[in-house]
Amino acid sequence: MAGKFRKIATEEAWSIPEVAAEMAKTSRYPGNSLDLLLVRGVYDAEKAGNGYSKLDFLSGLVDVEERRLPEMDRLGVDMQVLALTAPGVQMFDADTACELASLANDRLAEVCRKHPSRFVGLASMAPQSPKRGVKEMERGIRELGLNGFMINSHTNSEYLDNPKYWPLLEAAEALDRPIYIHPRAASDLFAGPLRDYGLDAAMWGYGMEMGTHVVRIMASGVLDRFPKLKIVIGHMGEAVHFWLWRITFMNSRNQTVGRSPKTQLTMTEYFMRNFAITTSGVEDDLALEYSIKKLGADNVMWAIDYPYQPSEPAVAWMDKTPLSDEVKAKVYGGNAERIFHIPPAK
Ligand code: 1WB
Ligand code: MN
Repeated sequence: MAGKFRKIATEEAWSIPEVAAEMAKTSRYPGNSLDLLLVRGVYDAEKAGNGYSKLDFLSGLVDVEERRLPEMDRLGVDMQVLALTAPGVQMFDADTACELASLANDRLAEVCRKHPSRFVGLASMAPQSPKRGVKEMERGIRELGLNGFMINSHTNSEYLDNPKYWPLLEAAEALDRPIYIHPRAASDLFAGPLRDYGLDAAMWGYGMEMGTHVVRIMASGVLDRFPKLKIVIGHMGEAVHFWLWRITFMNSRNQTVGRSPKTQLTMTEYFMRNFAITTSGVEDDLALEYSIKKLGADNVMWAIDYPYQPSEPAVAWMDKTPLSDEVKAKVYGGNAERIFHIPPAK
């Protein structure tokens, strides 16, 4: 560790050629879901025609040593928390998804073993098959030494409040590791109004999709079953904490009139107990200040969102954003050490 703060970037996308090849194959299936639109751009440039091919995210995703590490060195980024990029294996059939999640986890563990002070990883699993998913989660932590889990929002338009996915939540709680929920393209019924002006992906659709997912989880009451589960959400909390007062007020009204199940805690209390957020893709002093005031300095972590977001401004922003050294140390790395069980720097 060279700088004043340990800098741990907590939402850093990564992939392997085998998953990329399966994504390219998937991208050639018929249909026009928002996921397909995105995936065609990233993995099948010739077909895309949506401008994505100009951005070449793919080479940044599959690389570790050519570009990522030298860039981290240059900018003083001590560590990246890596995870298979959205939508993970969640567009594949269950068998393919399970196989590729295991392969990706093996490779991720290799990267982390090779560079133990520079990378830790979040394990993938296939929610399509919750039973095998749980096995892979157990293997990811106990055998591979990974540090948490990545789930990319909905699976076949179903959300994690659905009882079929409860075993995944139960496993994460039992293994004492967080689930990072990252957005993917909004599920089909949301798609229409997002098709124009590039609203579909990171500009707006991701946040809308993820905000809905988080509010579903809280309003369903499922967190009463898993009080110790930690869920991490990126993109400055997908703005959910901005709305907590209203979400809490209206949920209480919904519970009173019987539109929503009774819950042990209020929506605000669930958010405070079960969630932490990262700054990925939102380099905004005021949004950060609000987040820290609202959620406490222990619940906000810095992230870059590599390679979708350029690293240099993400570091420059965090360096100069006005926080006390004590708070900055937490946001830049201390909270990530605690939440992702990362050993202290040597
Ligand atoms: C993100 C952004 C992820 C984009 C993506 O996954 C795409 C992100 C395919 O911000 O996490 C994008 O299109 O900018
Ligand atoms: Mn992201």
